[in-house]
Amino acid sequence: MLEKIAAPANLRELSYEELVKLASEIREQIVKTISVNGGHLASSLGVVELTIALHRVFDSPNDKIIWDVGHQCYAHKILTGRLDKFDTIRRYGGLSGFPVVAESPHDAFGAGHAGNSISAGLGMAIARDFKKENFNVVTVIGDGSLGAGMALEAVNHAGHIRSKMIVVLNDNGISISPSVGALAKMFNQVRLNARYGRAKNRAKNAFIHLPWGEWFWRVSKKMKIGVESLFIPSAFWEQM
Ligand SMILES: Cc1ncc(C[n+]2csc(CCOP(=O)(O)OP(=O)(O)O)c2C)c(N)n1
Repeated sequence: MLEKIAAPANLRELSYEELVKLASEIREQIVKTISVNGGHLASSLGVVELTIALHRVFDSPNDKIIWDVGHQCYAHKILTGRLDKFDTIRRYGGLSGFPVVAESPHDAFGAGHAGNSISAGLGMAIARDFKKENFNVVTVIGDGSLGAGMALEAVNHAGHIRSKMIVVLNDNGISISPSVGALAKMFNQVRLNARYGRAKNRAKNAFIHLPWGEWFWRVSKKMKIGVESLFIPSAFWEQM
C-alpha cells in the first residue's frame, strides 16, 4: 500500500480495510528503519492511526497540522512524500527526526521542545483570521506536554480569543516515563469516564426494551446527573 501514497490526498482513495493494512505497513517501515538508525519508536508507533486519520480528513499543507515536540512525526513524514528518504532519517544530510519547515511544506511548525504546539497553532489561527484566509489549524499534544506552562497558557489564551482551531490530546498516559501529576490524575478519571459511558450505553440498550423501560430510563437520567459529576472533572476544560 505504501507506494500508493505519493501525497496525503491519496489516503482518501483507500477503503477502511486498506487503511488498516497501510497502518501496519507504516509500523513495519518505522520499526525496520529505527532499529538501524535509532529514534523515537514508541511515540511514533502510537500515532500511526491518528496520523492517517488527520491526513485523510484535513488537507495538508493548506490545513496546518502541528505536532507537539515533533518526536512522533515519522508516520507523518512517510505519508507526506518522504518514504523514499525515510531510511536517511537522523543521518547526516538525511531527514530530520523532527518536523522541519524547510524540509517539507507539510511540516507546518519546526519543533523539538515540548509544550509549544497550541501556542504556535493559535498564532497561525489568529494570523489566518486577520488575513481573512480559510484553513484549519490542528495541533496534536501529548498528555505529558499539556502540563507545560506554555501549553496551559496557550489553552487559556485560546479560550479567550476563540479563533477556530482543533487541539487533539493524545492521552496515552506516558511521557518519557508514566505521566505523573494532578493533570495525569485527572486524565485517568476522564479515561474512566469513557468506560463509564460505554457501560451506560449498554445498560440503556438493555433497559429500553423492557416494559416501562423508556420511562424508567428518563427518570433515572435526571438522578444520574449527580453521579456523573463524580466521574467527569471536565468543567475546567470546558471553560477553556
Ligand atoms: C521543553 C522540553 N522539555 C523536555 C523535553 C523532553 N521530552 C521529549 S518527549 C517528552 C515527553 C512527551 O510526552 P507526551 O507529551 O505525553 O507525548 P508522547 O511521547 O506520549 O507522544 C519530553 C518531556 C522536550 N522535548 N522539551
